[in-house]
Amino acid sequence: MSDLEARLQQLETQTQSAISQISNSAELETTRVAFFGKKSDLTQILRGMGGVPAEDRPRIGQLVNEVKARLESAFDARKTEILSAQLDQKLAGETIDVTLPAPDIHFGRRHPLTQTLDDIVRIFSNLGFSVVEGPEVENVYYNFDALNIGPDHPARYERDTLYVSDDVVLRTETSSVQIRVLENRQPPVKIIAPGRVYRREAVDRTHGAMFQQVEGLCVAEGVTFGDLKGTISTFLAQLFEAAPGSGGVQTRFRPHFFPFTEPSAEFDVLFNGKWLELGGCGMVHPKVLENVGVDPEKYTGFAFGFGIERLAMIKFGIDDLRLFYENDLRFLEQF
Ligand code: 2U9
Repeated sequence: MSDLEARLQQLETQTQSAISQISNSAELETTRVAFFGKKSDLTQILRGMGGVPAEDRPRIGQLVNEVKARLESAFDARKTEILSAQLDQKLAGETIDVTLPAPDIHFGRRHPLTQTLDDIVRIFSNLGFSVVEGPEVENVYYNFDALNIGPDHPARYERDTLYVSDDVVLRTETSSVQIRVLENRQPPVKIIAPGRVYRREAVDRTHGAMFQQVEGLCVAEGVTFGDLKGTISTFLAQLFEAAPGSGGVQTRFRPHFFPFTEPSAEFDVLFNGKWLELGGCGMVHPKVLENVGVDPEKYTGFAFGFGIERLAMIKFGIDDLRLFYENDLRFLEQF
């Protein structure tokens, strides 16, 4: 065996052992450079082949090529091992434990009163009503006088009304908004006025010192009490989602008195076998039309009003309206 053959044998053993000890990708690279790079013994030997005596050259050349091929395949095998171990480790670190509890996701939602008001606005819009708004702090004239609520009417007693000053109040109903519209516009007028109203009231399950109301007004030539009943009945059937042809939601009208309407009525809905009072209505009093400069000989109108909390309580089956204003998520997240 020539010196060169001995050197090759030693180099192979040494390189095989170095390859088997590679444990990460950085070592893969240093080992590759050391044993296969330009300055490595193996490359030196290959380069020195020209100096090998001609009769030895085929034998030694073949040996060098065989050693080189064995070492390269050993290196490649080790490289594959290292890379796949690395991938396994990475994947193991990324494992998702599907048995862990999911994060608590809170979806936002509309407040039940907002949902109810949105329904109300949608239904009345489809019936041709537009939405108007106005001030919550109101002149006594718009809140009372214009509505035919004279100075001696019980609703003006201080126990019912929150006064800001002698002639300014927190509005007790949204009728004042509609008075303002009629002052500025000749009929036909078809509007609803939703908003907060205030009363000097002891708070309990069914009463608040502040609550929300929707009032409606339709003034034109030839408007009748029949139009009023049709409008209210259609609205209630749609709000309580009676299927067409199901016989509908039952409503009834009872005679009543309001200073601003004549004749007047209260309307009820049959719910779970009980008649529930929902609101009031009537034909706009001729004096009210006169107050805003609308000719009561030419025009007639109907008006109605109801509380949004009360509708929402019935719609969602809630027995205490204070819940709407406590902002307890355990309550609000149910809607
Ligand atoms: C104008 C003329 C008349 C609005 C009306 C009622 C009857 C009524 C209450 C029901 C329960 C308010 O929420 S509640 O307390 N409202 O009963 N409201 S007629 O009448 C008007 C409005 C505007 C110009």
